[in-house]
Amino acid sequence: MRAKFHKDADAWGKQDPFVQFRYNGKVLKTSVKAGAGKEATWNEEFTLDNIAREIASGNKLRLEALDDDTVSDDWIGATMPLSYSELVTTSEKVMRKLEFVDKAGKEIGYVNISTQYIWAVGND
Ligand SMILES: [Ca+2]
Repeated sequence: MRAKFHKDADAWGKQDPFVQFRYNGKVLKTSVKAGAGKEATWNEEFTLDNIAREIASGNKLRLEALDDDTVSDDWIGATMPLSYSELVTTSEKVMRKLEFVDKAGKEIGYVNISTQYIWAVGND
């Protein structure tokens, strides 16, 4: 996962970005890239189990970018929700570019992610 931001959310120094999303009632987070500023790369994988259930529920993937802070993390922006059904159209590895928008709907950066749908034998 690689993210680029147009602005730095930290008033002092460089922002410490991380990305989070909700899946199956849990919040999954990347590590914090301390002092990374406007560009950060994560070599992290998330396995989303039982994606069929999420598709059936009509749930969507929405990545949120935050700046880690001691008091409270600053919300930087979020991607437009992506249907989980779009992630399972192929078993090939797919690179996606998702734009981050702020609360006003203004594009403030983007994130590159790669997704791969793996059919787990033994799933019912
Ligand atoms: Ca910070």
